[in-house]
Amino acid sequence: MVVVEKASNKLFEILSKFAIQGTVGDVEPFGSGHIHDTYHVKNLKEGEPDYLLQCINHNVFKNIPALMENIQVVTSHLRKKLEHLSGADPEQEVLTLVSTKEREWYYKDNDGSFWRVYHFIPDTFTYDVVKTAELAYEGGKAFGRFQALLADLPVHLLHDTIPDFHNVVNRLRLYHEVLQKDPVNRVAEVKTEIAFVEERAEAMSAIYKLGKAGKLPLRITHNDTKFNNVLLDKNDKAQCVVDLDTVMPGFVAYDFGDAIRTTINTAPEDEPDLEEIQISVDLFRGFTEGFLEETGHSLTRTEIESLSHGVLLLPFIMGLRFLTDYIDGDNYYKIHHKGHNLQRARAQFQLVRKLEEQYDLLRDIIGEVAKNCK
Ligand code: GN1
Ligand code: MG
Repeated sequence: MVVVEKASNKLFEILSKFAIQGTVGDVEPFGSGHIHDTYHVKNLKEGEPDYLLQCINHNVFKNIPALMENIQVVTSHLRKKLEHLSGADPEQEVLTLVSTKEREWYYKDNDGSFWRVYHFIPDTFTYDVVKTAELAYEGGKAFGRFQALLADLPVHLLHDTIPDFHNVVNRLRLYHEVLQKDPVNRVAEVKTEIAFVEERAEAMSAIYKLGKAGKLPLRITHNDTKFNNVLLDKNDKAQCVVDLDTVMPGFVAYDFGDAIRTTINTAPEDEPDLEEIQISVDLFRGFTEGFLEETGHSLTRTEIESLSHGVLLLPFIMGLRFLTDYIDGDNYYKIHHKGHNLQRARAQFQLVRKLEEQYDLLRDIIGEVAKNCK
């Protein structure tokens, strides 16, 4: 992690490698991502854009050239599609990468860190917690449209930036390895969570099995559809889907489930008070309507049926990943205090319990909404 005060000269030096316009002013830490270090670069020159500078976490993303190639392919495809859509504004609706002066999409510094720059999209906002069904609907539209616009891009053009990212069998394997090692003696503290995982491990493999049997088409999916990865304008209308690092081949239920995980929970992802974690059926309906209006007509019956499995699977996988990282000694996610990963895991598992209680209702809403969108 770069400390801004000490490293500001370093940040300015990095920025000087990129083909940016105007004059760099303040550079401030930005956003709440768990993976990269992100900065907002203010432009002192009127009429020139601000920028977003990111130090890419290469412990998480092992192949940076492949990652950046994906982002380049995806953003140029989206831009081309939006240029032909009446009323669309590609500058506001798709991320714009800035190349280095050497015409590369990333810069590797002397310490071996990788950097990239985007245009900063002005006058946009994000929400960590969603309060209204209208907002949930906007999120559904945004992620649904993102997928629909990419539907004609051949899946094989994209690299797997993190192989087996939402493959639950793989996630359980990694978890069991860490559990066996217990490298920092934390297993004794998490007996309840271990039992929670064991009780559900089998049922959570529904999508994995459908995929293996060839019953779910591989599509280009976003794979990190947290609600705060949608930028909204000042009228709360969706503008742009961001965080494109994990855009790669996947199943539609992953995107649906991960978005529901963060849209219908009335509390933040890491809520420490489990009583606060409730789900909103209104928000569920809002998101589902937005998402299926954009994608419903093109999904197969099995895909539609898989969506409700995704709703349970994604918070389960996130909880499992947070728990794995906690047992492993907090090596993957940024944490803000000791025990943060365990707190996150407990919150996600509580969310799974709440979703299980309402499972039949949520599944029926998907069926009902899907019928209207065919
Ligand atoms: C990470 O970049 P960020 O913080 O949105 C993670 C996602 C998790 C998310 C949980 C590459 O995403 O998979 O859903 O945290 N990204 C990666 O908040 O692991
Ligand atoms: Mg991310």
